[in-house]
Amino acid sequence: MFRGVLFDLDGVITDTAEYHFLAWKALADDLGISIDRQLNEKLKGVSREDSLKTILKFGNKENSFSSEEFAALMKRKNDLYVTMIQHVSPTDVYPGIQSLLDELHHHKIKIALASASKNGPTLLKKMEIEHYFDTVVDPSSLKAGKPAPDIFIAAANQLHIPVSECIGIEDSLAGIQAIKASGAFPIGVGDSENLGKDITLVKRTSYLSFDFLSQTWKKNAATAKN
Ligand code: B16
Ligand code: MG
Repeated sequence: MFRGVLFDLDGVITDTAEYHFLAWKALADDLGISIDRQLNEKLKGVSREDSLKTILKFGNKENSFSSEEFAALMKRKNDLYVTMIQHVSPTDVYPGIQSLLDELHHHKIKIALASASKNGPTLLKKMEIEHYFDTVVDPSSLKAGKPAPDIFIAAANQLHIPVSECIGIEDSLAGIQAIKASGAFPIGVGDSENLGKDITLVKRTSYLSFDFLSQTWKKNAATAKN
């Protein structure tokens, strides 16, 4: 049986993935770069720095800014994003997540936050769910961001549980790749076009429950034995 669940935040616990997109889009528009939701799939789960690099490359402007200007652009996007998340409250927790956290707690399953966002702890507080989390990984402490496995390995280590006994829940392709590479068991929130056909997916977070996670885990263990 699994002993830990490693949660992504943006796009899994709440809808902040949309605010990241809107903030990046506003910045890109100012730079004369038009980004759409297809490009945004490549930004999901990816650090602030790597997201900006991807956008500038897409707009053929990767060599147009000094490192000071690059840092100022990241700050502009983050300031806008921080303004957008000011009103986040407990009602913004995605359907099914609060009850899943309750059930996991009840079954003594450990819970970690494995979000690439430096704004993660603020958001947990605003949604009043920070007490459920046994640990939160500091993304700035990691050598490599998603799709590298570091954040999920760190989350399991911080829980003192082998990563192979953890489930990771993600809405981004980079995050799913990171979970797979870490050795945790991936569950994706989204569709197979974006996240792949080879993992367990739910269309919406409302399908996530302790029973669903347990059954999925048991099915996988049975398949692995055969
Ligand atoms: P910040 P997650 C990720 O969070 C977002 O998906 C990604 O769009 C964002 O660029 C990244 O966090 C960094 O966020 O700029 O707030 O530090 O999906 O890993 O929870
Ligand atoms: Mg995400």
